[in-house]
Amino acid sequence: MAALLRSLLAASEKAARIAQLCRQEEALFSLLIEEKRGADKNKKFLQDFKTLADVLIQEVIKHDVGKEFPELQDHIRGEESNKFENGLGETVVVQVCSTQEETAALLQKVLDRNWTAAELLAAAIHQEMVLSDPALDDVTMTISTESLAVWIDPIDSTNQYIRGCGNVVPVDGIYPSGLHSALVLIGVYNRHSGEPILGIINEPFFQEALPAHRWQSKYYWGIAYRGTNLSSLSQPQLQASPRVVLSSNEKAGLQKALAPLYGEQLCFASGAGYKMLCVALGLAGAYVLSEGSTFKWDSCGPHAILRALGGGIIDLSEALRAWRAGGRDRLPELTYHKPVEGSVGAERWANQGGLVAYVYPEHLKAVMATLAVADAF
Ligand code: 2IP
Ligand code: CA
Repeated sequence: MAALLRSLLAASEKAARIAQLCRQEEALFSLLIEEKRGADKNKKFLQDFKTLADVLIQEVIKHDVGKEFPELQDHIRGEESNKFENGLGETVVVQVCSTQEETAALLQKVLDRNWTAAELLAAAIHQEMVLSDPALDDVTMTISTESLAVWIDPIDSTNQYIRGCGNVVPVDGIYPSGLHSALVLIGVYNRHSGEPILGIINEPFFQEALPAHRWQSKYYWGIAYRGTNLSSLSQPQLQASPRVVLSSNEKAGLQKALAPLYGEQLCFASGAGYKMLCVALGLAGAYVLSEGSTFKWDSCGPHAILRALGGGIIDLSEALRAWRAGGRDRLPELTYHKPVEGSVGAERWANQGGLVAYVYPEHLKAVMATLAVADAF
């Protein structure tokens, strides 16, 4: 398990470097933002470049982790497909090749022959990552990788990543928008039970280092396995009057329903993963979402970290049903192995019933008790 944790953390660091690079190197950055100026054909290609950053990161994680753990190779999945159409109408399967030169040659086909961009990306993809983190030496747990699978969200909060605002001011520690909410999310779950077991959240834009204004990343991890919980984070302090964090698009009905509990304490932030991180850090007591707008790759990694801290993420609509029927002690947690029946495409993996993310069961119960009697629910 320690080896798997190390491998995933190293992959998340490489992913963070690629995400930073696409914003810091002119040749790549211009592709990210040029869409606004481009002609029609160009527009389509440049629109695709955003997805390319996502696809590449996903492929790099798959490649690096799959090389060390071949038994996981076919069980590492994410939001993106690696089939890619460039502006010339050619379909290219994006993958990490055995050498940097081969990867650059493949990428320039996707990048409409832009060699500078292709070479920069290939160098980042093939760099050796050295992880020096003494805290990892204490992780000695063993579990068989045979029954595990992995969900990846290469860049969560893509909109904020593209917009790229690095100087948003936090409100009581929470960034309402901006680069801080763009995260790399990796979650490992049990293929048979669907339980989240190991999670990594990497913040590629944690802080900007002077004088060069280079972004530095930070990662967090958690493991919850057979009653043993380990995390890079400590359990946050239980606040008497917690805040709840919501999507800025959250329905007015839910906001109104939560008012008796949180009143003025509602706050809003972009990024599903970022809101879950705010809960893990104790910046919010709960993240409540009334809709099915998150997916397994958004929640699996953060869910494992929250479990390691004594909390979790429940399915809101199922939990309300259980609560109203009197089953209040073991509310249904999200699982990660089964698609939604009758749905197609990404919707198969949606967290359809909405969710509540929490560390302290007291907060979860307060939210449930409030919503269970609200008219809108
Ligand atoms: C999105 C992203 C959005 C979030 C949405 C996720 O993932 O995290 O920010 O909406 O639920 O699926 P909101 O910001 O309203 O919480 P992606 O950026 O990877 O599409
Ligand atoms: Ca996402």
